Amino acid sequence: MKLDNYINGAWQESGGEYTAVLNPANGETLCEVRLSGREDVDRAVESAKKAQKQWALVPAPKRADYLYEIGRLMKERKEHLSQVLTKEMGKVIEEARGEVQEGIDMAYYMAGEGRRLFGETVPSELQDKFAMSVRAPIGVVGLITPWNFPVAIATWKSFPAIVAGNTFIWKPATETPMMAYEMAKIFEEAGLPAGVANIVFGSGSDVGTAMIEHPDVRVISFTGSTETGRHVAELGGRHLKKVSLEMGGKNAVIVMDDADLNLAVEGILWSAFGTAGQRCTACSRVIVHKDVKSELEQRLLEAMKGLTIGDGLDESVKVGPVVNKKALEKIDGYVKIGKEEGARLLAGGNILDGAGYSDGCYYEPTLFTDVKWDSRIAQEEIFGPVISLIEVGSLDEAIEVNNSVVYGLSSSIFTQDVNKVFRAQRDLDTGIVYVNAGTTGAEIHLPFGGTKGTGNGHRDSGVAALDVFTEWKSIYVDYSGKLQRAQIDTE
Ligand code: UN1
Repeated sequence: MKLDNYINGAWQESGGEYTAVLNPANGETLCEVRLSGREDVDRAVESAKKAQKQWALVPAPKRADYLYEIGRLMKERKEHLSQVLTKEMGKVIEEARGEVQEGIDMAYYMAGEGRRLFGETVPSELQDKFAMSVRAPIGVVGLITPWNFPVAIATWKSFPAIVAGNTFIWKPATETPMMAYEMAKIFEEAGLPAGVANIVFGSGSDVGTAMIEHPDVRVISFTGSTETGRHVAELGGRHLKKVSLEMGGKNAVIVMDDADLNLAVEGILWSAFGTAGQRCTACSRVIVHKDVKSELEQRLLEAMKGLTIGDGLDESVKVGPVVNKKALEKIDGYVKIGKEEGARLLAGGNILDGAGYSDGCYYEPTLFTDVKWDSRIAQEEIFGPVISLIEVGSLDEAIEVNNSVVYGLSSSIFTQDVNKVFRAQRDLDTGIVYVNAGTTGAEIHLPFGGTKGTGNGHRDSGVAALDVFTEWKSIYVDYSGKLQRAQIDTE
């Protein structure tokens, strides 16, 4: 199968060379996808710009109707989409179903926004004058999405964009174009007018750069690594673009001495090894109170024995492959660094290459303990199934260690003490805080994003996503029949 760009409601014959997309579970070629260039972006923007004029005039509740239909089609096709997702990206099928569900939820949630899109009416300081502010569409927006959540993250961005009256160009990750292809088919079947949704496949340096530099692309919403995000921000800044960034994380679970340890173990395992640790919300540090440290280590080790590793299509598998060989090497490189730094390896630490594994990209779930809070494995994002256990003596110290990293996406605390809960939720410097749950599992109707090196103040999903894709427009209607000067004629 060959995947072409979807522009102006049609599959394009043009575009650059094709490149192969591999299944990380077994190395098989799944399809080929275009590596497009600047001309393709130009064509997509032209189509989106033309469509946007009409689209902005469609009443928001009517725009929302398309989202209801998109949600319905996604629901009807949930199993198929989940299977494609697992093949293409590796996450286990149960999690793939969860991700598709996240997209369906987002469709219905944002469709509801079509009947809200609340603005504000406020009193004017002058008599016989009416004041209000409304959310206006911005125009053509550019969406750059990662491979680890190829559907959900795309819906977090594209659905608020279109309900608010924008049209978009979407550049999916080159590793996961099939989900974008499936979504394009759904957009088409839902009857979305041509040019509202455009997909251009290709690399960040070619397609991404062309999108950011294009004068008619007014917003760039990016999710990916901090390194690439910094580049997007710099280039976007030069072109005065509104740039929304969601980047890395180095999320921690704090386990206090009064925690329910069984629950903590479950929460840690799910959030550290789910998606093979390749979530920006993944738990990669466990900050544990010294009094329960050895008990927690033992229980984690015991529980990790039950983690079956393999092809995510097998329902019994708990940990799938990582996305590609490059990711395997990066993870392995960090494990070597951890050993050099003097951390104690309790479990895992190897690339799996025996029978059934050698053609795929499998890394053993790995547990380090006695990790120094300021060592590289405790500070840098690994994006793989590796946990670092760090010992602390108090809640204050736990919070300090949690906040010591450059990132600020998600954090969690296991405790039974309500005072500690409220202290922690106030002082943990992350955009998301969980109490008695792991660091993953954000719900789509709450804002998603983080502080410090994780983001630049914007949020995906939740009603906050509308702030990225709308411009506030303040409107004054003077019905006094005379010139009333604000600030002057108010005496
Ligand atoms: C991501 O890892 O980039 O909260 C997104 C979660 C998911 C989304 C993760 N709902 O883990």
